[in-house]
Amino acid sequence: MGHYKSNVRDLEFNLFEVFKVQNQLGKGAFEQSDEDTVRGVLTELNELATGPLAESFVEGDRNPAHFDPQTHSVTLPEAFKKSYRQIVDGEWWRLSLPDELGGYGIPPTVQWSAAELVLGANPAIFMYMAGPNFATILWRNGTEEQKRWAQLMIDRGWGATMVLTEPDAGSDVGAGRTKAVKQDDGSWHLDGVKRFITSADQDMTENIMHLVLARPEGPGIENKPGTKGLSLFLVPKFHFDPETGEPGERNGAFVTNVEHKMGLNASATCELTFGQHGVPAKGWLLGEVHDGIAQMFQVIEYARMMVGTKAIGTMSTGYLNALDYAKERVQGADLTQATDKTAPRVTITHHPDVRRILMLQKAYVEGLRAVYLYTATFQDQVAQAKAAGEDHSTADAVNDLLLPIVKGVGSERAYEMLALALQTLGGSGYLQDYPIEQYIRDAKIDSLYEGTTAIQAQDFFFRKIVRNNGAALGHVAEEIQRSLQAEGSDDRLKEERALVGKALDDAQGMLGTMIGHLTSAQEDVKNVYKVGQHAVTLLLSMGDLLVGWLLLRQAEVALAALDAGASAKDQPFYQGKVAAARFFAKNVLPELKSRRKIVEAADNSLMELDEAVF
Ligand code: ST9
Ligand code: FAD
Repeated sequence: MGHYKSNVRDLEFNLFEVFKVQNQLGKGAFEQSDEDTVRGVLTELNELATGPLAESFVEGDRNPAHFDPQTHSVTLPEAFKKSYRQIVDGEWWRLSLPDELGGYGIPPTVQWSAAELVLGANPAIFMYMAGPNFATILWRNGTEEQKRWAQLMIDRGWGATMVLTEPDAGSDVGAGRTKAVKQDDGSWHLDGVKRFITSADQDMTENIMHLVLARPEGPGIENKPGTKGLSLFLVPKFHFDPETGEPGERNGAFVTNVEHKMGLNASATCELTFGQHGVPAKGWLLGEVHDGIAQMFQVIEYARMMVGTKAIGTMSTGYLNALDYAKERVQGADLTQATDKTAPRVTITHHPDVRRILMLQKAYVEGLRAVYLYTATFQDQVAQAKAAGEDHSTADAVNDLLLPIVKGVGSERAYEMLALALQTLGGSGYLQDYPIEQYIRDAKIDSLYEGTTAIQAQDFFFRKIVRNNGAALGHVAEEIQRSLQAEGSDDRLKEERALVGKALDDAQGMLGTMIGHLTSAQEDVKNVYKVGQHAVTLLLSMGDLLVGWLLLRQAEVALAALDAGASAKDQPFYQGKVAAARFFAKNVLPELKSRRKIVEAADNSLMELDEAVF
């Protein structure tokens, strides 16, 4: 038995019973797929994920990506490469491709469900599969010739990277100094050092296409500061025949170090040096336009959704491993018989505190899975509207609004809940005999890369709410409000509905206060610090609100299914849905009230402290 415990039942519950994705299948953008196709995809991929993909998860950790500084090359353990080969040979990467590039016309909701299975089983494998997906960026933005390269990347199974970060430019991407100097033949020579680049070398693909942000230099090129002065360059590891893709001479982009990390050790995190080893690092401007940061954000949006889904997938297998352990582990007597030293010993699921931490994990796992899938329903809407030539601005904006919640809240809660998963196993959880300590190490990165939680929180407040005049948030709030007031709602969930209603009010109150701080910053600019101090609290609170609301929606569906006479096998599943919604509404949502009070009482004393005080 591998480490990975998936939850296909819950994925299918979300897809077919809550979000009703079947109503979209066979139509428009998803004309090619039907319910059987979708169930088939999940069943087959689940077998692959729980078997061959999960098999090399531990090996990749204990025997990390190996760097040879002489040849600037990275090699991966054989077992890991075998897993990678299986998913690549099965052409599963096609799931995320558009039809015109050989995709299957599968809705994003289903694509992300499939992604969870791979990310939960062995996340580094998913990341090495970036080539075909990143080829879509060339396809969308490239010249005719670059579109051909996109097809080569797919047909020949190349790897790909996203290259932004430099030693002095992490969150502040605009501080990047790597430059690109225009050449007479239309190409560019890159010069600089990037760090922390995922998959910048490996021994599984014949070529790698680096998507690099650099500062262009040349006659007639305006020198703009910050991110707006960055352009996106395509820099292959090997030059290639533009017709056949056959790799030729080595280009001058060399891996010069691989980091030793806390976790995710199978995923090579590389220093990538351009043009400093006697070979020019030749690149080509994407689409022949200087629009690098906007183009790179097309990659980043996908990657942020991926990181959130990865965190949530890991949290899920962490919980399910903890649950299995708790059902078997016998320790102590039932609390009601604690004074009786001869009382029978019970499994730890009998102890109230173990139940508390198990149910908290279950609620966040299932609630956050629903959050990423709810987000993906807006991606489904965008795809359908595009296919029909209709306006998709609202769906786009709501998707944008929800991405920092999926990424920021998903990663923060996953790390917290994985600590509780470990706690459930007691001292055994600390051992490498169980996968949870690796899950924790592997998942910690999720709150860091693709924009730290602080960056997600600022993106959420300033860009996704304020700059959007609250339109997208208003859309979601209205949907919550409408569902709380819907006629014919189940009376058995009256109390939970009231608690979600209060949480909505508290989250909106918190936001209103912060908008007030921002407005008052026009008089006293320092008031913007009050927003900065509480942006993460707002993000986490909005995440809790969505979790509480979606669990409630699930509970309504579950009660109806139970009333309709669910099978004996399904009954505990549905009862669990109701229990999770109740628990979360009563034990977590009331916390929003005190968080609101904290935000309302915000002052700047923290900011006035001298650095020496810390
Ligand atoms: C990284 C990679 O960490 C981690 C690993 C990735 C591995 C990927 C693997 C993928 C695998 C795929 C496989 C598929 C297989 C499928 C199989 C299926 C089974 N939204 O606010 P301003 C743009 S990479 C959109 O002034 P500053 C926008 O153009 C490193 N666009 O920012 C804007 O202009 P305008 C990640 C946005 O103050 C312009 O930026 N690093 C957004 O100049 C300027 O905006 C980071 O993420 C947005 N949300 O710069 C850096 N925001 O306003 C984090 C901005 O005119 N830092 N734009 O529209 C930040 O995000 C900063 O806030 C900053 C600030 C850099 C944007
Ligand atoms: P810093 O930006 O120095 O941040 C340090 C701390 O300060 C954080 O807590 C942060 O939240 C806070 N902070 C910084 N600025 C602000 C602000 N304005 N407001 C509030 N708080 C702030 N990059 C790539 O380009 N490509 C990759 O493939 C890639 N893969 C990676 C893989 C791994 C394993 C790692 C560790 C990193 C990877 N990165 C990659 C880089 C990653 O995206 C950055 O590490 C991340 O964006 C944070 O930058 P930093 O590490 O420089 O931290």
